[in-house]
Amino acid sequence: MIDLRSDTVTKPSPEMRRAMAEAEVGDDVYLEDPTVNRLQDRAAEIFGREAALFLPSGSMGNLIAIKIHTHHGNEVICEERGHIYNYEMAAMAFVGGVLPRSIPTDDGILHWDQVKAQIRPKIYYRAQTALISLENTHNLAGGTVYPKEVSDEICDRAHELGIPVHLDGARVFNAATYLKRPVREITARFDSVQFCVSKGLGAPIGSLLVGTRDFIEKARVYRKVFGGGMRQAGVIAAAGLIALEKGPLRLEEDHRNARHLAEGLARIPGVKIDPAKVQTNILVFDVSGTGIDAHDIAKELAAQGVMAGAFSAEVMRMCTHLDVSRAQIDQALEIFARVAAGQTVSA
Ligand code: TLP
Repeated sequence: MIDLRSDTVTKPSPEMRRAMAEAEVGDDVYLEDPTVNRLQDRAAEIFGREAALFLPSGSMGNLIAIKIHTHHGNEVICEERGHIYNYEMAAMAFVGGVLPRSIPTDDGILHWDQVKAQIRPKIYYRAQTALISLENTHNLAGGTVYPKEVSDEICDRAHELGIPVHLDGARVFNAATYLKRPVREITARFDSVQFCVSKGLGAPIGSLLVGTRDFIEKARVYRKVFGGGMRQAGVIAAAGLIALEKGPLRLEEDHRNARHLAEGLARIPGVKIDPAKVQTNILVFDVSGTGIDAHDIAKELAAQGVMAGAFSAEVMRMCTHLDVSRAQIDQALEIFARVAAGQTVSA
């Protein structure tokens, strides 16, 4: 199987498995797991922050940030196709008690003028905007990247109004790779950042929140409230450490493979994608011109050995990652061309 559904599907490398087997561990709820502590210290150092906290998932990181920055009855500004708004089980409303105020964009990238227009006036009879949450790279918009000036401006202007800004940086290392700048620079002005080691960086499990010491102390409390207090978590943090050190060094290869995949898809009749717009490792594209429902394309691709995601009847997603080679991408393209032309093997 050539699995292009997501970069979450990557399997731990032999080096990671060895490190996991040999990890020094302790009870992390007592703050005594040396490997978790090392991962947290290293993440804080890489992001130039006071502290970091290891978490089971990115969704938990985003929810904890919302809980810390907001109160029930507040509003949170986010982009219309944001992960936090579409794929996190409505947790911000369910658990956080906040109202998402979403803004549609073509490319997933919010600009200050759009954000400003959605900030509620400071009147006692209006719900108050308590947080702005950005996503970099933007998943559903196709791995798009915030130009640093654009996210900096949102942070600076929001701070002038006393509003914090959180970053869902699940793939912020992909953004940094595209921008050729360190993550600490592109995330410096955010109040909190969540990033995943379990996506393109290759770890099997885990995300981290980074921020001030005070923010992380509060985050540790919420992590426990949400049932995320882990014990000998060093066995997974050991893989996280390798992901954090080595993962970013090879993301450029995923991006090159994604552009190659996009160029191939663009040549297939009925598929609409602009390869010039593919910045990182995610491709979101329209298949309506094939006359075949995207779900049926996904099903038939799977029957022929390729896995891809269908987001609607027209839209599909593919992600490149460390477990797919250039040769497998070429193979996937050949199979896609056959499926888009209506050649089926499944019943
Ligand atoms: N994204 C997953 C799916 O949930 C869609 C994927 O396959 O891409 N923020 C962003 C931008 C994400 O893409 C994801 C996961 C998360 C947060 C949540 O991370 P986890 O899955 O660790 O809770």
